[in-house]
Order: sequence, then C-alpha cells, then structure tokens
Amino acid sequence: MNSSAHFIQLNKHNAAAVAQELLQGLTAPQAFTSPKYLYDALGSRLFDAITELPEYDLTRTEAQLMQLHSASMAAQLPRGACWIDLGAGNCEKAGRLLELMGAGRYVAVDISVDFVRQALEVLQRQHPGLPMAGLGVDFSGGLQLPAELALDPAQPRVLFYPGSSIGNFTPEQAQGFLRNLHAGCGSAVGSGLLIGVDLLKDPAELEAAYDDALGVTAAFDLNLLLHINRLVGTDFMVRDWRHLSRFNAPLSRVEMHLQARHAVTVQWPGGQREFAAGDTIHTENACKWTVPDFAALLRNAGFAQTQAWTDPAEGFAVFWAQAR
Ligand code: AVI
Repeated sequence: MNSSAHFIQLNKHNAAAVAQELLQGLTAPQAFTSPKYLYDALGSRLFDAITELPEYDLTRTEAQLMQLHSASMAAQLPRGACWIDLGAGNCEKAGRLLELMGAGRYVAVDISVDFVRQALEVLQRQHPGLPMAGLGVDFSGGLQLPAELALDPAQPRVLFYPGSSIGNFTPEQAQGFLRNLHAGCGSAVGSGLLIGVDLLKDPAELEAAYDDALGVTAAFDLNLLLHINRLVGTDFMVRDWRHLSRFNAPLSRVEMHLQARHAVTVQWPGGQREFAAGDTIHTENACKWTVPDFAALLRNAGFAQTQAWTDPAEGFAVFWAQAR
C-alpha cells in the first residue's frame, strides 16, 4: 500500500529566460505574451472565479458531460491505467474519475509541483491504495516524462487534458502538442488521450464568456501586467489599460487583448516601448473547434480512433482518442 505521493520538480524557474521570452513578445510589432503568464497566484484564483461566472459555462458543462457519460467512457477507457493529469491544479477533475474509471496509478502534472502538493496529499489519503506522484514541469512546449517517474511500459496510459486548454494553442501549435502527447501515450495497448474541447458557438455568447459583466475576466487579464512587472521589472500601470475580448471569425477564436487607454511608454531595465492610444497587447487565444475538425486534428497527430461525447446544446465535447 502506498500512503504518500512522490514529488518531482523539473526545470526550475529560469528568470533570465522568462524575461527574455516576455520582452521578445512585448517588443514585437503586435505585442503579445504567452497565456501561461496569466497564472500567478492571484491569476489562478481569478481563473477559478471565472469558472463560476454565469457567462463562462465551459467548466460546468464539461463536468456535467463527464458525469452523464461516465459509464460509456468507462467502457472505452483501459482499466488499471496510469492517469497522467496535465495541468492538474487542485486535482478535482481527475479525483472525481479515478475510482469510476478503475485507475491503477495517478500522476498529477502542473507547472510547479507546489501547485499540486496539497491537493495530491488529500487525494492520496482518500485513495490510500492508489500509487500517486506529482510532477512539476512546464509542459506547454511539450511533455517530458522523466525516468524518475518509473512508468511501467506495459501499463496503459490515459493522458487527461480537460478544460479546453488545448484552445489556448493555435491550430498549428495544437497539432505539434498533440503529436507530442501521442508519443507520451507510450506503447501499451489501450492507451490514449481524454481531452475536453470547447466548441464553436454564437460569437456574442463567446465574447461575453471572455468579458463578463462583473469584470472578473478583465481583472484576470489586467493582473498579467502586475505579474510581468515582477518578472521583467517593467513599470506597467493597470489603470493605463483596458481589457478587450474579440471574436476573430476567420481564425475561429476569441482573442483577449489589453488596449492602451492613451499613449503609454513602458520602461524596464535596459529598454522601453511606446504604445499609442488604442494599441494592444495580445494576451490569449481561445480557439473554438467543431467536432469533425478536432477529430481530424487528433488523427493528423497520430491518434487511431476517436470518439466524442457532447452536451445537448453541442457547446462542448469530450474526446477519447486511442493512440493505436
Ligand atoms: C484555461 N483556458 C482554457 C481558459 C479559456 O477558456 O481559454 C482561460 C480563460 N481565459 C479567459 N477566461 C478563461
């Protein structure tokens, strides 16, 4: 019986590389930042609040879908599998499924092992017989599964990537990322990817989901400036900027931008950038897929068979994509 989870942290924070990446984006003709910087401690709390907003029903719909179709999912997924939870956070979503799906091992992956430590310890007490591990790694550029995890090549794997985080990649990035996840499924028979995907819907509904009446999403987006100030030493003032959410129909995505309210000069040690009134920093894409287009993306990434469950309004889909 295993009674305590094992924790591994890879690639500790490299301040110089982070600053360089951010400055490269901030000085580009159309300034941009990676959405991963939205999640400092406050940003993560604000995101949790977003999932409770009436306008943002993605998280609730996904949970209902998983609940409603759990028997049919359990019939498709391998029993005794090693569940690898990508972006595990509070481990709640996987925690609801482990027993139902007959998991044989659980690995919680997040950018920092500290984000999963407490939740994993609680989960381990609830499932004392299930071997568990926490892996701290930034997997946005590709998943690394270190030898230290001692994954059993004969044990099937379920890579679990809920919440439509795949939407925060462009289709080209998503294709590369999914190819990497396909490789991460290993070679055991029955392995695959269980992934949640938000679907294309009415643009007004989509824009409201990313610009709620309470202003929580605006706070989430603007908080990025405070995070960048700490990471790069910039002197962004939140009051100089406003949050925008725009549906870009040709690219089938909601874009979040921060727009300068008036001319702003942002300075940092060794440089500066001038923004004219109305200029923006592109802070996030949330791509919205149709079921056939996402199934094709999975097949192009190497997955052999796909099955999708959708809610009655066809606003969200959960795909099971078998690796071979
Ligand atoms: C984490 N990710 C799937 C969220 C989304 O819907 O793209 C992040 C988010 N951004 C604004 N609201 C929520």
